[in-house]
Amino acid sequence: MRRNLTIAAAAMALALGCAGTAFAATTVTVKLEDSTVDPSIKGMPMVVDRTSVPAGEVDFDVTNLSKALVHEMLIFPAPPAGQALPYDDAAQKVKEAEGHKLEETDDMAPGLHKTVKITLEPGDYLLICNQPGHYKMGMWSKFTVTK
Ligand SMILES: [Cu+2]
Repeated sequence: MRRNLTIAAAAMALALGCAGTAFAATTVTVKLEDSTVDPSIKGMPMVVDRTSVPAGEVDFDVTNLSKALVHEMLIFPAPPAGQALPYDDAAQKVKEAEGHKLEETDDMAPGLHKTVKITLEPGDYLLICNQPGHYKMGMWSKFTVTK
């Protein structure tokens, strides 16, 4: 009896493993932080648990850890080498349409968690927060998708 259960469990694990290899998305954990999370935090870090994933479906698990500020995460193709994302100095924001924004969480209240699912081709990307001023305060990360 016990042996049969073990075999069944092994078969199930094998089945799940195969499905996982073929279809599973890669999960990327993103934490949006500022000095309200911890006074020792300088600027506004976007903390990403991995900055490179294989091409295909990617689930960005985004949490706004701030105690006070709205943050968000937007995905842009990286601009060509030597160029910056188009920026609106008056609004202190990246121009989302001109920068060819691919996806976003929308505004996230303090403490909120959201998952953004997107299929990405190989290439270089930028993850940014586009609340006014946050991009220039360092709330962004490079991100690479490999073949
Ligand atoms: Cu922000």
